[in-house]
Amino acid sequence: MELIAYLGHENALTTSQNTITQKVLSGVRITDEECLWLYENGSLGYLGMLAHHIRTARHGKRTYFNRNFHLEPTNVCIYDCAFCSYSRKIKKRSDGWEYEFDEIMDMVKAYDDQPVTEVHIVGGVLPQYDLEFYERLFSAIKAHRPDLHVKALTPVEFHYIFKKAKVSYQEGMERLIAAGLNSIPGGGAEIFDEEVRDKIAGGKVSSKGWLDLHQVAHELGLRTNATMLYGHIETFAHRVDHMRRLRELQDLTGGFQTFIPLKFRNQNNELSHLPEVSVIEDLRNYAIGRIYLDNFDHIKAYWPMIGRHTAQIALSYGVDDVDGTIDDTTKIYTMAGSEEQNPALSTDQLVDLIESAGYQAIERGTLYEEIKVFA
Ligand code: V47
Ligand code: SF4
Repeated sequence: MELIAYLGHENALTTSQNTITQKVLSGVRITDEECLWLYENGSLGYLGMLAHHIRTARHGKRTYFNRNFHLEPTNVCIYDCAFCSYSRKIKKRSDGWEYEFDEIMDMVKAYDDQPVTEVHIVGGVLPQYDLEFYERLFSAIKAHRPDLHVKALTPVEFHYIFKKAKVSYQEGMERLIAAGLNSIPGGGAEIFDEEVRDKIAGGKVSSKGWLDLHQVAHELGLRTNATMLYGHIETFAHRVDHMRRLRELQDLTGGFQTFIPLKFRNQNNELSHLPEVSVIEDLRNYAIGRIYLDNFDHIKAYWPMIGRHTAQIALSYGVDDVDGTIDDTTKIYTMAGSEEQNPALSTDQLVDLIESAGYQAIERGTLYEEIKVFA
């Protein structure tokens, strides 16, 4: 409270800081210009205090995680995003993996005796993984394990498979929901600025397409997440523009659950010459996301990408979710050079990670339904 009193004291702060501080303390939305000011001028300590104030008001010390695993049907991809360390081009497809339907189902069945609640399915884009394939897969997963939440695919895959099947976004989405799709992860957003997007992710779904697909999903009752890939060739203004588009759609639909900033990792990709941003910048970015996105309930530090130690510190910079147990089932960040080379944490380890940072661990379902509240 003393800090808040200090922050609220006019003489202690510059005019911009004072305006922003007063807005945050009274729950008023900051403008795009103020957000840019924070990126350009906000010190880590100042941003941390504001973001932590918001996080505490919304969630107290509550910090969420889930028990999940990933399925990545293929890492061969028709696209060639400059930041992607994971994919193999079709010409070099023998270097990658392309699992058959039965192999994928065997991976699901391998979790039969484990208390996981969510399967997260994403991968490369290839013609054989089409709308019918995913309808069949989601139906089979649901038939096998009805209570497993299927969080799957991104607008990158949706746009491709719906176009190939000659169906509208609405019809395609309805078919996948009927087959068992329960929610949509936040991938494929990258950076919405069209010029930057063209340079780093040219050819795949446009920014408008990404937002339209999430809007369709929200209107059909699905909850979804949103990511932002930062720390490559984008500017601070591009990050503000990206979050502005998310905040506007959220005002319209309210369908987003969680914002997940994804730090660009620079190994084994076409942008390896770019240095990675510092941990200080990661924390500033989480904090600014928390301050600007006043209509998002949750901010996630995805530990396999940022590393478990930074994820822990991020809990004091606006973050209230660290994602899940993972069980070493995703290769996206391992291949991009994350410090987490075999991402897997047991429930005990995740709880310890959260508690030793001074927070309260809550095991959640994908839709933030509380499964277990730890003491
Ligand atoms: O869209 C790929 C990113 C995303 C790199 O919704 C990279 O709960 C950094 O969206 N450096 C896919 N990032 C992963 C994703 C995700 C992950 C965890 C949870 C959720 C959720 C969503 O991974 C891609 C892209 O932005 N990515 N390569 C890289 N070298
Ligand atoms: Fe393909 Fe996704 Fe990698 Fe782009 S980021 S090349 S769409 S797997």
